[in-house]
Amino acid sequence: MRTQVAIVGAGPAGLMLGRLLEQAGVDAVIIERRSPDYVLGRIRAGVLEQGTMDLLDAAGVGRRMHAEGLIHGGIELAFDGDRLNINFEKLIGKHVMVYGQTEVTRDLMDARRDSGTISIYQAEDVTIHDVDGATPRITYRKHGVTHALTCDVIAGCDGFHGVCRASVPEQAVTTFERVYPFGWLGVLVDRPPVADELIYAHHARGFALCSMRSSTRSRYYVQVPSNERVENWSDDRFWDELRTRLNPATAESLEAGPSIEKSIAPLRSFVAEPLRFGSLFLAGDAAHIVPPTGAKGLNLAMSDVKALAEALIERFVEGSAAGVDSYSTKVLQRIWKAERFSWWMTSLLHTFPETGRFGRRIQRAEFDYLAGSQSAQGSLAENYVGLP
Ligand code: RFL
Ligand code: PHB
Repeated sequence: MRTQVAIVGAGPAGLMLGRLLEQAGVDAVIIERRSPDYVLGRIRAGVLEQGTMDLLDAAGVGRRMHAEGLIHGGIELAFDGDRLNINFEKLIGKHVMVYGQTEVTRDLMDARRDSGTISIYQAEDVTIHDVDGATPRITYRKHGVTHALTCDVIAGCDGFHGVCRASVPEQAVTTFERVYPFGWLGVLVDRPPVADELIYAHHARGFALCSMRSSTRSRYYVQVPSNERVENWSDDRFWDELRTRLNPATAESLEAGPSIEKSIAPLRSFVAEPLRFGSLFLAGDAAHIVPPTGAKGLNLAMSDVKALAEALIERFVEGSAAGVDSYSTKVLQRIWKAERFSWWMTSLLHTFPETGRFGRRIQRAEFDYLAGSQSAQGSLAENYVGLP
């Protein structure tokens, strides 16, 4: 088989890239290691920036998001029970959309299926070849048979643990990484959200987040040590711990229920540079990871593939290499700003083993500064809703 762009990974990055290329008449095949149901079963992001909403609209897959998503004009921060509303609408006249990554993925999958473009799921031993040479290609195994896909370009949209970045010789890539000594234990529950807005709470026992998927489904997280095991957390233990970390009025109105999903996600900041190696281009979590505190991962993945699609369309439709040549430099600027914001939100709101009494006072001072400064709140708002 032959295609212009071979996309590795059918997460939101790979699917969106495939959709944008298809709209422009550029041929692309997606190769994914897992099954469609497995991909849809991963519960991840919940917050979309305006740029992501616009991209879903441009890709012709925004209808359900507008019908079912929840527009949020702000968030609440809490520090040891004290509450602070950050009103995006008032501060900068913008908002975000609460609409699950699962739903974004489903909408993109449906559009791809309807258009009849090729996606290969449950591909084993996906291997990339000759990205530095004249015949880039991908081999994979399916039902015991090995197949080859030749192409002009490979798009590595295969997440942090994917094969694409791992195939680049070590000396060709520089990585920047910070692994946090904690993760987020998340619970999904069919109960109405505890508040209209998301609550990001700092507590001496650790961070907590109250989020949602709809008016009847909530998503909650608590910070846990990175070696924690999900088996150690009964639903009762989770709800007790969450209530302890919220202010008493919020804890009182929290509606607990049986979890429908429970998992632990490690927290990490990571960037690989550059994002292009010959005919291989990295995008999304394959290129960078942010801790989820700033709700940036999915949004960054979307802005990467928007830029990559534009560059590839320029190359295949207009015959100019300018876009592909500048892709890495261009997207890294935005990536590092999102890395900074996500690291800052994480530092403000989590309890670190090494924080100590001095560190806690600094975190408190940061919260008090935010509470008293419209410019500080404006800066938070501007980053949270997404930089241009
Ligand atoms: P994905 O979603 O990991 O998809 C990569 C796909 O590649 C496949 N794959 C392979 N396919 C073929 N061959 C191989 N060798 C392969 N190896 C892997 C995988 O099976 C998978 O289908 O990456 P992508 O598309 O770059 O998307 C990135 C986002 O998923 C991620 O950044 C966000 O989920 C991060 N994130 C959040 N982002 C936001 O913008 N807002 C949020 O509110 C938000 N909350 C979160 C989050 C991530 C979380 N976790 C679990 C890490 C909350 C959490 C808890
Ligand atoms: C979520 O709803 O899963 C979510 C929301 C906001 C974040 C991270 C995760 O910052």
